[in-house]
Amino acid sequence: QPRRSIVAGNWKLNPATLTEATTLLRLLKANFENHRDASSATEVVVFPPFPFLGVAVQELQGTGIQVGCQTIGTHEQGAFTGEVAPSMIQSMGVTYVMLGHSERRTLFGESDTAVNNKLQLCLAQRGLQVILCVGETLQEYETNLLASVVDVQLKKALVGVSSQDVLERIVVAYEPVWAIGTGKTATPSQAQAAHEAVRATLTALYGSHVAQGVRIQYGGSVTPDNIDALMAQPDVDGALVGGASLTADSFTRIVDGGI
Ligand code: G2H
Repeated sequence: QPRRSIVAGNWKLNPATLTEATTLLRLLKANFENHRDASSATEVVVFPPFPFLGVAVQELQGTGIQVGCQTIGTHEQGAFTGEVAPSMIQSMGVTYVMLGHSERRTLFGESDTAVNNKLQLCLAQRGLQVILCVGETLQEYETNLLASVVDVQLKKALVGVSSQDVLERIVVAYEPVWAIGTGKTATPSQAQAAHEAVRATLTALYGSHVAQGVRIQYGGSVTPDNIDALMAQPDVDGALVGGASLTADSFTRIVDGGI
């Protein structure tokens, strides 16, 4: 069975205001209403900052575009000032949570154990799916550690996760840290080799049936110009797009498959 492709837009800490966010959402809505329907071959998700999730769910109704959040807290309820729980965002109509993005890991000290805890919490909430990000640094890439770094990140993140959940509710995003926001994209063959390494770890953990069914996105300076060559790789099942998702037309072109 072919894997349905999935393109996600990671807005990160952008844009600055609710007005700008609403404008971007309305432009996306116009693009998607004009030339596609909800049963489109590609699954599409946008990940705005927390304060814009509600308006995103409202504005994108009927477009087929889903809404996700970029991280989540570590508890479901109680005296945890400043935290956000999976049940809260799920009750707003959010369907995806991104976990383990390299910016969370490096800038905010998010450990593999924390990623695993958050993943368990999200899976306990019916209706939520997860994009689980993994990837190596430049130094690790140059010293041939890509496969082992990604292997450890996946194994630690997936402790206690059932094969059914992995198959049905988890998308893996491979993002080489050296390609994030730098304008340096992995070549299609570098991406393919990394995605094969991800699938090899999934095979070791869950067997080949599950591993063949899991979708693996590439992330790191994806643009309308490089999307086609990346998507042509057999193990590249989609893209996690940062900078280029902040312009409705470039994000739409990426979903459509380049230029
Ligand atoms: C990688 C990616 C999206 P960008 O972080 O997550 O960002 O496309 O800007 O490199």
